[in-house]
Amino acid sequence: MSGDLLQELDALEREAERELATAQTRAETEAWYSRYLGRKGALTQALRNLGSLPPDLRPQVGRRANRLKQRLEQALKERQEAIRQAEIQDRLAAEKVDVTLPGRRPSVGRLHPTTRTLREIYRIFGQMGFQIYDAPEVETDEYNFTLLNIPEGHPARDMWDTFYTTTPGVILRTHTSPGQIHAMREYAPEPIRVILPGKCYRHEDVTARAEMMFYQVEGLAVGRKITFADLKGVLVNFVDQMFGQGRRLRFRKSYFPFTEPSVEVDVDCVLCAGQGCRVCKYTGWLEILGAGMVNPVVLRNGGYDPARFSGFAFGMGPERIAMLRYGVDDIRYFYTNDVRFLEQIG
Ligand code: FA5
Repeated sequence: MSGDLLQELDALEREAERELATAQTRAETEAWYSRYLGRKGALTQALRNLGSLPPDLRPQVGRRANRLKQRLEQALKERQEAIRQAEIQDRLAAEKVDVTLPGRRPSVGRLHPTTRTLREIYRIFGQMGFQIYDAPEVETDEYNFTLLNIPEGHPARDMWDTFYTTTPGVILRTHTSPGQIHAMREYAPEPIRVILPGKCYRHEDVTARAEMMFYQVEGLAVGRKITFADLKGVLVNFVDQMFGQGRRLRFRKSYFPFTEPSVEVDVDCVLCAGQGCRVCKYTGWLEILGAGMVNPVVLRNGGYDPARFSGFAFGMGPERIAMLRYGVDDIRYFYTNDVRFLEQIG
């Protein structure tokens, strides 16, 4: 009887060990535990028969059974540890980082073409002794029009379609020219030489050449004996430096209420080499600025005596200049926030 039980325990040990060796997961080891060591497990069942043995044999078989139980529990622990280690190894292999791979290149930002063009404009006019003067973007009707010799009801107001605010008389400036009045009133009767950069707003039909929001750089020089030749010299020097020597410049007579005489200045279109394209409206020329001698009415509004002072002024569009410099054929690219546009202009 005892021999049977001992044999049975031997067989059970061999079988349990063989099975445990094939367990690959924690769940399989747990199933193995209930099969052999659990409440209804094979070893537990075998030990139930211990009571039916003659009393003198019980200790020997009991010891054997206890040792077996300890051995199996120990084997289970080892197997579970081995599985845990294998899992860790698998995870490490799966999550392996190849430190020899090339790194990801961080994308480097760059300045917007308008900003770069503006800075170049500041540099060129800085060399000619012009200072930057900051004037407001939100203006009054009086500064944007009236003080610039465009009284209410004057047909010239039709030249600029305006964004109004909910406050009567307060508008978004349609050009940087109202800054002329601010600068003159601050410095009169001293001579001045300033540029006034900033954003302007017009209710325009947006096209390849015209945006609703765009920059202008205004220039203003007031002093004694300033003539149209000074204006021309300054602009020729500017264009030479901005586009390189040899660009052709064209002065066309024009009309602005705040200058007299007035001109519009074109450079030959670098996109089509003067052949005619969509950007230059098939004329071969691209208008970059309006200019003229400051109207005496405006000088007086700024605090200068027109009998003793004269001046010139101009207003240019830096996006139009950037289009020429970088070969951009549509102004809408500037502010639609498509990063591919910025990446192309290196
Ligand atoms: C004016 O705004 C005048 N204040 C310029 C001026 C200043 C004349 C001082 C005389 C003395 P005009 O509307 O033509 O003029 O605009 C001047 C320049 O701004 C244009 O030559 C062009 O380069 C740019 N510009 C005008 N409208 C737009 C627009 N919708 N989108 C982009 N650029 C524009």
